[in-house]
Amino acid sequence: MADHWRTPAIVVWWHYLRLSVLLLITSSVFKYTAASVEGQDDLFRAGNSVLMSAAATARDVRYLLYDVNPPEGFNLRRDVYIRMATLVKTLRKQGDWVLVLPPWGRLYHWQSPDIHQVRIPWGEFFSITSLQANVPVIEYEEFIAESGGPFIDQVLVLQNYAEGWTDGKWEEKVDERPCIERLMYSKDKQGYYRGWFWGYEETRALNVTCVSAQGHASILAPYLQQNATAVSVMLDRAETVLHDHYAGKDYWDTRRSMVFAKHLRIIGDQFRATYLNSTDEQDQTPYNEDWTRMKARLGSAKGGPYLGVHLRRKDFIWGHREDVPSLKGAVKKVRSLMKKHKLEKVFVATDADEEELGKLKEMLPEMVRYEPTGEDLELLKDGGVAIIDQWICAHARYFIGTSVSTFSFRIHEEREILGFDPKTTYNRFCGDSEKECEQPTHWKIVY
Ligand SMILES: Nc1nc2c(ncn2[C@@H]2O[C@H](COP(=O)(O)OP(=O)(O)OP(=O)(O)O)[C@@H](O)[C@H]2O)c(=O)[nH]1
Ligand SMILES: *[C@@H]1O[C@H](CO)[C@@H](O)[C@H](O)[C@H]1NC(C)=O
Ligand SMILES: *[C@@H]1O[C@H](CO)[C@@H](O)[C@H](O)[C@H]1NC(C)=O
Ligand SMILES: *[C@@H]1O[C@H](CO)[C@@H](O)[C@H](O)[C@H]1NC(C)=O
Repeated sequence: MADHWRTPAIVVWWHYLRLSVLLLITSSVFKYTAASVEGQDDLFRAGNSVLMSAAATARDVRYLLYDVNPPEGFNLRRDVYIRMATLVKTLRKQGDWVLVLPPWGRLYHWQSPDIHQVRIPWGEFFSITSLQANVPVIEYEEFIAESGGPFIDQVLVLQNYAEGWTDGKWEEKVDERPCIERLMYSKDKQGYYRGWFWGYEETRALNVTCVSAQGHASILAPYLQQNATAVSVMLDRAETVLHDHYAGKDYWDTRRSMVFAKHLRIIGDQFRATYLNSTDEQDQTPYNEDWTRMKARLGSAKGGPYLGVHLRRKDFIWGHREDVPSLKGAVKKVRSLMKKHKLEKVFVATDADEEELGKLKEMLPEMVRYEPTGEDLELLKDGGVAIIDQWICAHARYFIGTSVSTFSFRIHEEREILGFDPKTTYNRFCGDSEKECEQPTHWKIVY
């Protein structure tokens, strides 16, 4: 990280003036570049623009961009970020690679009406300086400004192997292959590829090909270093590749660097203090903004005097999954946990629809919820609200989540970072008639 030229001052400048100043700059850069490309195709090639920043050209920087299968939710996407950060660390052993953060938006679960939820920069949800202390990252709009326009040299659509595992034997491999699924990119009149590109309609790719990959993220490194040698390369369907080492040291380094944006933590902390009599001092959950200095002993955190609940509904109940409880079953469990742990308050994070929420309020009138509306919701967006819910659950004396929900898994990790006793964290609701209700795995933090 020390070798990276982006100083904290620039980062701060970027973060706070992004909307006002940088948008102006990038939009004019973009207009200029786009106009040039249409007029004189060969003179102004993408990635080769005269406007490309001197710093970037001098450094022979290469950019890794990525996207994830559209139906995947917020919390699985956070997991894919970890895989990509690991890949960039591997790539950086030979070359100056930077990870470009894919803007948030158009997520299936983000359905709050009348708010614009597309092209959301990572800085709205996560602390960029914290991410940068792990691996060099830039926002997409910074990439546009720095690389000379909204162009991506090469898109590689990752896919499995059409033939599956040959001889039923697992091996790690990468091969250029014909596309299996219908390509989500199409050529325009100028021969550029158009696609979703996180809602940036002006973005174009110069080349799109399919690559079959089977294995961990870093198996792509030799291919990216030797075969796909363009300056900017985007991996689409990045979830195709797996973690190099799930829950290993590198996994946890990257996970720890995914510090929530400060304004979200402040709102969560204020809510804890106001409604749950919960402060870091009383609860023994000191937080250090600098994650590299945050090393809480396991079992040192006490947590606020409330039960934290994540009750995933919607698509989790539509499929009549047997590992998800009825509302009645969940409330019964909540009551018994409150009694057992002598807790008078319960905080409930849930995506339940209006009808279920009404029933839940009747059955559990004492429950505390974080429910911003109007301007607050508009400002935070569904992603910000989800993070605040997670932050509050992460500080509870005892937590119970929903079976195989990545939303609950991210809470487990946050509590692991804060130093909670695993007994208070790795718990889930059981289905009403579930026979073997296996509890979540404890993934111990590694420093
Ligand atoms: N605010 C809030 N949002 C939630 C809650 N539970 C689910 N959601 C929303 O629904 C999404 C759930 O999708 P994911 O983040 O992918 O988590 P998941 O529970 O594993 O769901 P799947 O990916 O569909 O398996 C979240 O990102 C939120 O947008 C909750 O308790 N509070
Ligand atoms: C990458 O290039 C090398 C050397 O030209 C070649 O042997 C190899 O097959 C290529 N890999 C892929 C996945 O195309
Ligand atoms: C597109 O990329 C593929 C794979 O790297 C390469 O074989 C092909 O020549 C490229 N096409 C163009 C037009 O650059
Ligand atoms: C809040 O918690 C502290 C101890 O952590 C306790 O002394 C105090 O009485 C509590 N306040 C209320 C209003 O419950």
